Amino acid sequence: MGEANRNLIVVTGAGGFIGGSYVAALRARGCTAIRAVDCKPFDEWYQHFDEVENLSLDLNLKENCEVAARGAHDIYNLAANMGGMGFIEHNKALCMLSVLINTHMLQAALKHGAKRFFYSSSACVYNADKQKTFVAPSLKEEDAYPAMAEDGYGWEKLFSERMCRHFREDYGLLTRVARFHNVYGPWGTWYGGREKAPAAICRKVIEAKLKGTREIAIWGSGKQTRSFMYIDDCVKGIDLIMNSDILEPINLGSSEAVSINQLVDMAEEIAGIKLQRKYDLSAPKGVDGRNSDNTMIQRLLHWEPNTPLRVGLDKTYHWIHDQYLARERGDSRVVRESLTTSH
Ligand code: GKE
Repeated sequence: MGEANRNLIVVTGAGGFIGGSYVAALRARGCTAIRAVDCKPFDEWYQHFDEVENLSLDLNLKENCEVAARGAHDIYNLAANMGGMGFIEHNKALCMLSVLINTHMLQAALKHGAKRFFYSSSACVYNADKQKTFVAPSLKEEDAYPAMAEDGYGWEKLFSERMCRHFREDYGLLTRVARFHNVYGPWGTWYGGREKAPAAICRKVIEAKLKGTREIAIWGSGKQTRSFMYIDDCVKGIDLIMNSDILEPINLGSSEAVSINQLVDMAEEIAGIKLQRKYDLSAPKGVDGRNSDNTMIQRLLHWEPNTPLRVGLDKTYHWIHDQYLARERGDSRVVRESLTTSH
C-alpha cells in the first residue's frame, strides 16, 4: 500500500468546468500540493495553472488512474463524459463508459493509500416517474429508489454512487458523494453541443442582440422547470461535504426552481431586450420538472446553495458575452469546446 503525501490533493476533470473551478478555488486558498488531471490536451483546458502539477491522461485506462492517484491523500473525481440534454440524450454509451473512470480511480485510490475520495454524482439519478410534472417536484435523496434514472448518464452515476459506498463499507475508504443539480457560471461550456440551459440561453440572447435577429430558439415548450446552482456554491458544497460525516449521497443544488421561460425572461432582462420565442418541441427536453429538496443538507450542514439565479446569471451572461466577442475576434483565449472528449 503506497504512502499518501498528507497534503496532495488530486482533482480529475480539472480541464473542465467544475474541476477547473475547484482547482482555482484550492489555489486561491493557498493550496500548493495539487495534481490536476484531464484527458484533454492542455490547450483545451478551460483553466490551466502553471504552478500546479498538470497531467493530460485518459482516465478510462487503469494504469493512468494509478499515475493520477499515486501519493494522493484526497481525490476529487470530477471527471465524466457529460454535457447538457443535447449531449447526454445522444451519447448514452459514452456517458455510461465514465464508469471506467470512477471504478479505476477507486481501485487506484485504495492501492495507493488515499484517505478520502469525493464523487460527483447528479440529479439525473432520480426516478424519472417522479419528474413528470412542470410544477418542479422537490426531489429528496430517497427519491432515487426504486431506480429509474436518466437513461445512460443517470444510471452510470447511480451505479458509481453504489460502488463508492461498497468501497467504503468493504475497504474502509472514506467516500463522499454529492448529487449536483445543474451547475452553471463563468468558465462553463457555452457552445459546441455540451452546454446546459443557462449558458445556452445566455449565448442565444447575446447572439440575437449582437446580430439583431430578435428571436430565440427554445427547446421544448419552455414550461420545463429546473433549479440551477451557481459554481461558487458548488465549490463550497464540495468542501463542506468532503469534510463532513455524511455517508450517503446528498443533494447539492439550489432550491430556487424556475421554468425555462423564466430563465429566458432573466437573460433578456440582463441583455435589455425582448425576443420572439420559437419553441422546438422535438429538441432534447429531459424531465418535465425537477428541483432540489435541501432539507437534509440544511439539517446536516446548516447551509444550502444560496446564490440567487438572477445574480449568478448576470455574471455568467457577461462572461459569455466577453467570450463571444473574443471568439468573433478569433482570440485563442476563448474556452474551446472539444466535441470528442472532456474527461
Ligand atoms: N441545453 C439546452 N440548450 N437546454 C435547453 C435549451 C438549449 O438551448 N433550450 C431549452 N432547454 C431546456 C432543455 O430542453 C431542458 O428541458 C432544460 O432546458 C434543461 O436542459 P439542460 O440544462 O441541458 O439539462 P437538464 O437539466 O435537463 O439535465 C442535466 O442535468 C444535470 C444535473 O442537474 C443533464 O444534462 C446533466 O448535465 C446533469 O445531469
